[in-house]
Amino acid sequence: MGFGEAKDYGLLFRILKLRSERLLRPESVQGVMEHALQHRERVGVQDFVLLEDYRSEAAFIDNLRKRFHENIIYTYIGNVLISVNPYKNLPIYTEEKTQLYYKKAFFEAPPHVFAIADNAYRSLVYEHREQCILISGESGSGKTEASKKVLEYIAARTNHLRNVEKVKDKLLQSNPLLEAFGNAKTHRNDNSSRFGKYMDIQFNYEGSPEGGHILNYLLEKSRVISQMSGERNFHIFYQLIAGGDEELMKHLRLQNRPEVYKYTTDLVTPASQKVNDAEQFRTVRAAMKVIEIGDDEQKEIFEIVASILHLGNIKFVQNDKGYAEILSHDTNSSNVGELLKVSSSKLREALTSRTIEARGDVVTTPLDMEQAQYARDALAKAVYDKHFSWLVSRLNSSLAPKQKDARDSVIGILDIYGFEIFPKNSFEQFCINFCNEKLQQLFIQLTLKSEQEEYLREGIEWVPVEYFNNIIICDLIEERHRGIISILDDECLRPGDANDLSFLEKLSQRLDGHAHFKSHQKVDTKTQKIMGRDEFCLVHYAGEVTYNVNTFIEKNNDLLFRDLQSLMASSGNHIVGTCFKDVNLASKKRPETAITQFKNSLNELIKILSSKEPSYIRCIKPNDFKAPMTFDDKLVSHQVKYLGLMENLRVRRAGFAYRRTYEAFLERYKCLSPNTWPNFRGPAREGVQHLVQSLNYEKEEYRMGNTKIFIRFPKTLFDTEDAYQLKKNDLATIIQSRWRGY
Ligand code: AOV
Ligand code: MG
Repeated sequence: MGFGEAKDYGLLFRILKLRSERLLRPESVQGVMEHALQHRERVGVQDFVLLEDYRSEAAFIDNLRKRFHENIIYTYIGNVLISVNPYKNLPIYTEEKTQLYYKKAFFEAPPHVFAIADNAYRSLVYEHREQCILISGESGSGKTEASKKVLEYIAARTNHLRNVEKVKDKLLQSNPLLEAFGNAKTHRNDNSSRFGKYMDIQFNYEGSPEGGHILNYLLEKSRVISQMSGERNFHIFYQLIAGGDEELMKHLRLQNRPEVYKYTTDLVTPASQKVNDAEQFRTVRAAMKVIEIGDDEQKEIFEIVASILHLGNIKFVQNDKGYAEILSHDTNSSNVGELLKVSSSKLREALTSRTIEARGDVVTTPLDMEQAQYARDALAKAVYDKHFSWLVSRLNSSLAPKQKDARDSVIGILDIYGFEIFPKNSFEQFCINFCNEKLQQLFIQLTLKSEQEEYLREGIEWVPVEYFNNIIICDLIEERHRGIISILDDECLRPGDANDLSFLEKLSQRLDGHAHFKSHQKVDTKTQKIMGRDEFCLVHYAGEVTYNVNTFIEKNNDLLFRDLQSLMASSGNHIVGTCFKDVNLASKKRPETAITQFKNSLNELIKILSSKEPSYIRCIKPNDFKAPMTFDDKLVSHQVKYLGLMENLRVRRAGFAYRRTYEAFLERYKCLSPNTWPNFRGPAREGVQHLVQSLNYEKEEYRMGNTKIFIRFPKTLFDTEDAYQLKKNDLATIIQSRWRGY
């Protein structure tokens, strides 16, 4: 495209003006201008606020697609980072790239997760504002990868003293360790996080990392005992089986074939995966070493993992009275007994009978086959789940800062399980999707709130924008006495014949007519979809999900028979012993249900996050096949809609698209006015006033706030930046020419 064809009259005008002021050399203008326009055509805009047609979703998607095909996965909406999963390794996380983001404002380097990390870090260290980085997006969109990049950047960016390096090493190594125990292959993601994670990185007054703290949320423990076909159990089971050396395997009485264990049979593991699992096992052991988990503790951890595999293989036989029994020569139960250091015969007893105390009498009743299987699986889940929480607290004690005062300043990183829709959705998906609703709600509150507050602080007027507010769905789920959680808890606590179907019945009665609830009793007039008799449907912010109520009551009650609890409390494996000793066996009070505990911990989390200054990374999944270079417009459009990105953009454009402190603005653009170049000695605000005069800003284009200049139209800043690039090039040519003795 030639200079003459450029429709950019604003830019043209400004350039001519700068040229007339002898700030640009005439011959450098045309080439650079052509190059800039071609570049813009090919790679789109780096910030959506610069889109001409900012209301059009088609233009939005077009911009994302263009960039994606150029291997540019990051784009901004103001200070929110949009990231599209490339499903291939790109050379964008190198040492060189890291350097590029040191102390840079968003506009000065291409959009990147490093820019988000650098900005958060600088706000923390120089402005003393606590930070959190919230990463959201559906399953497989790249949240966990992004969270690791943030951590890696901070590690590279901060000082390299020996004791600091050690802390950083521990922080970095916590990832492979937690992923081994808390991630698994699902249909949506080969390395799907099956727990929620919030990690604080703690900094000392010099801005060096001093320690960390992790909060974990609801592990999907049902995966321990069964998985959907084509999915896997937690990685660690396969890693141990593939990577354990002969001595360890002998000690754990394990065979090196996952298919012989009931809890890991569901998916035949291909040979290449086995090699990978074995390699990962070495990584996990190395990570344990860094975290200072010693040989004895490691042994106990693997004893627990192995005992769960043996537990799954325990078979019951029905005796002539119709009750369950375990044969005394059953090796699986004796393996569990030996590995967990509990009496094998007591274990067999506790798995097949139940002691109940009623008015001082102790009565032992035998279990039938179904009850015994339930008891076995409940034990496996409880041991794994408690052990996982133990691992997190073990990590925390290793990450705890040596000096107490470090806690004051932290950057928190939130990486949870993304929104999920499977062919069959159960209690776990209900919890995960509820969690995503809460985070979407927080996003809405914070983006609106912070925008409004900033205008107020700076004395600038603004017009609010309409939003879809998902608070209605959050209320539908968690409102006291009326929401789904209350109805579920009531059914769980109701004595008598409460079951999954009676729960569903209550839901249908009480929530009939709610815009976001669909009962199986009614055929959807729009889609003509008929639900199963044991299903209900929620219209989430991210789409409709049909849930199957089967096992809701059981999973929410989360009961482990007392006999098994007290047996585990007596375990000679000190991790298991510690995990189960905390359970107060004497207490008559019913423990909180699983979903209520989850709800409470989420609300705590929201409080923590609200007290910090947030940065957002919104992750997008480009296709459903985990494939590189494939951009599915429909799939992306759906995510753009539910993430509220168009509304986010409208908010950003409704007021002033850009704002920068006077100091930063002047520093970058001072070469564009004869009054400020090469240096301006007065207050920055005055310098900026000279600048806007030289640049011919119209009155409605900008406002001068208390500390920042606010620019209404992205194009204004865009043009200014183009002029700056031209000028920089011009200066560079002059310098180069002089160097050549020109
Ligand atoms: P998630 O955390 O958002 O899903 P992940 O971060 O685990 O998703 O990403 C899924 C996979 O996509 C990774 O294992 C990588 O193979 C690939 N990937 C993601 N981001 C990048 C990137 N920046 N560069 C290269 N490959 C990437 V879930 O945990 O399921 O909600 O519960
Ligand atoms: Mg993840």
